[in-house]
Amino acid sequence: MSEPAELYDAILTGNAKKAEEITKAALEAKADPSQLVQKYMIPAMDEVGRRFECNEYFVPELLIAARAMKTAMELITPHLAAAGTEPTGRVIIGTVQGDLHDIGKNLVASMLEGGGFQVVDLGVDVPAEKFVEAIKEEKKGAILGLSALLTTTMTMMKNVISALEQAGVRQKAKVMVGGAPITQQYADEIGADGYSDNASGAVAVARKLIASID
Ligand code: B12
Repeated sequence: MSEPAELYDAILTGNAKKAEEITKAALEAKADPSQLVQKYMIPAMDEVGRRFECNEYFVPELLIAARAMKTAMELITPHLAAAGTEPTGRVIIGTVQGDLHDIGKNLVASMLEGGGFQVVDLGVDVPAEKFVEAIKEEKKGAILGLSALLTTTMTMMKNVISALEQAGVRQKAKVMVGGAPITQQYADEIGADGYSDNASGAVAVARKLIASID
């Protein structure tokens, strides 16, 4: 019988089948889904990043680790979503143009759903205009969640905010930003309305922002 702690190794070594087995068993044994994410899965991806940085891992290892993470997340996400709660508000989320990283964004989306938000996920490599169109379609205002994992793509966040301004819909969107290279200072610099460096913090920020939408 696999222990939940083995999920860390399954993701680190990119063993999707094992990650699936352990996650299924842990959920059946009523393990806390958010604990599985916080205690084993995110630390495993952090270690993958560390190994990549010191040339112990290369892109293929990143890909198979990401696949194992995704497999486990797909099983966990339905358990994070709170059943039967009134929607707290709407969040449109996506990874900015040029950036294909979506594990953190997906995690934030799942936690927001778990926190009662309706989430519209625009996916990865999303051009600024697509975010603007999505905001235009909102009857009332909404939160816009932008994710970026690369120092070369984080500048796109500023472009999205400028595009919202140019389209005259900046006041309809509360912009929340995040991703490994993003800091509170950067969020302030580009005029974002909120920032968090983790998924549960993102829910707290979203709750605050939604209260300020009129
Ligand atoms: C997995 C991974 C990949 C996978 C992505 C698979 C996928 N489907 O996402 C693949 C293999 C595709 C990949 C590709 C590349 N990658 Co990569 N990748 C990673 C890695 C190892 C982990 C990222 C991850 O999933 N972390 C786990 C999640 C849970 O954490 P997170 O994303 O940070 O999200 C959390 C918070 O940031 C926050 N958050 C995230 N989004 C949002 C949004 C909002 C609104 C809020 C509030 C919060 C929030 O909450 C999340 C949950 O806690 C990182 C290393 C690292 N430590 O970050 C490198 C890393 C990001 N990659 C890097 C690089 C260089 C690349 C490539 C350029 C490599 C190459 N030579 O091809 C390509 C770029 C492709 C592209 N155009 O996007 C560098 C970036 C360096 C830099 N300074 O820009 C990193 C940092 C690795 C390194 N140390 O060098 N990568």
